[in-house]
Amino acid sequence: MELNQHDIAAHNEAHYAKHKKRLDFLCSEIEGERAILQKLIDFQIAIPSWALGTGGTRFGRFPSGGEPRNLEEKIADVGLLHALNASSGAISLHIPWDIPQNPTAIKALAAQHGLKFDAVNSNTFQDQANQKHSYKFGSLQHADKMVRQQAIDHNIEVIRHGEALDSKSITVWLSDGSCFPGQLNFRKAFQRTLGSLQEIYAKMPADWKMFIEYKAFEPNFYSMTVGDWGQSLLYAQKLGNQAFTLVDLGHHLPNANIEQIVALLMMEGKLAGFHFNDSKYGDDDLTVGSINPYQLFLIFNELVDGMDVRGMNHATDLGWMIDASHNVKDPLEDLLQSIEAIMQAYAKSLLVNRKALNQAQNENDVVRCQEILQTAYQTDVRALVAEARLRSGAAIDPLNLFRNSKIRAALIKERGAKTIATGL
Ligand code: PSV
Ligand code: MN
Repeated sequence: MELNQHDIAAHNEAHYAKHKKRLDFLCSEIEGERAILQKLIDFQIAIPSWALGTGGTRFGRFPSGGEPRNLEEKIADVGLLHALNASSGAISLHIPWDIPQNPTAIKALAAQHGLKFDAVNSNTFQDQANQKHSYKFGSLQHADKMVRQQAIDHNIEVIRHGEALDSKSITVWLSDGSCFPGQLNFRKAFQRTLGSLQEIYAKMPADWKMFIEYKAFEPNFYSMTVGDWGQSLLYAQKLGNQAFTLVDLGHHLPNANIEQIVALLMMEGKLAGFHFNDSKYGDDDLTVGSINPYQLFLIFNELVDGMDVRGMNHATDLGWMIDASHNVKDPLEDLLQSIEAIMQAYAKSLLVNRKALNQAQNENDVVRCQEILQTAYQTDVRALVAEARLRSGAAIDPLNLFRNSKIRAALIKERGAKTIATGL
């Protein structure tokens, strides 16, 4: 389902006067709006192929219909999002959920929608039908070399799929760990995992990156072999300069200071990028910014500070992706909300008066430090984010346009009311 350019134009015309009023007010309040606008225009957030369908829990799944049934339709959905907001210019594939049968055709289809391929993801957390050895007791950590080899081969195959699509990174998330004390020798599990990762790393092209994602718990509930940023960083340091630590916001224990983790990973040049989502209790996979938008802003505040100190390109030097699940909302609407929340947090962090903050920090003026951060956070930047979209040919208010269009109804008609997307 393509979005008609006339629909965007008509929407923008109808919303322009109100938008312009808000923008003019905002610009009278802030400085450097031109540079900020360009940064917002350049900033792209990858969409994971598995977030386009209705998610489920182990208790059930309630699809609302019109979900993509194959890779082509997933690409079409991300293309639709990108047409609406001009900020979702990449898709991340999960193998074997999304094996491209004809990579040349898939690449051409993505290009038609202005999309690139972000990191490819391997999957050794499920057994596949045609698989010889089970991952019940882990994959890269497994005591049996045959199981490890199968998982290594799978990761190398994922890299080859990624190469065919011009992807430049592989994200390795392992569910490996143990459920009960005594089940696993931690040291041996670490060493076996490292050995396996080294074999995969050796097969990466020179311009590729390996992202090592950590998670505190689930599906293993006693120990995870890549359980936190310390363990991920250890692997990344031992592997070499093409390996980095990936931060999924939902993968921490409650109240973890994620912004501090991010600052230190950046300092070490070992931050890969993000899987954005939000949570109240654990890996809830909720819409970005729906529970704790201030934390998201604080994370971006550290990111902008750290990237600027290191002279990094905000748009391209880290991996930006959403990793959420949509159980009760329309996945496309949820993704539009997530992207909006990320863009707002980013825009607000660009408003922080860094010189003043630095001075206040040096003077131990704690009150002023807080005022500086909160002045930026409390600025309503929505008009700036909308203007960035407008200048890129997208919609002033993508969610409003999507909701008032007949797109979802057309998708349900085309794909069916109870489609089951591949993936989780
Ligand atoms: C694991 O919870 C995770 O965050 C990893 O990124 C996986 O690839 C993804 O979710 C699968 O849904
Ligand atoms: Mn993730």
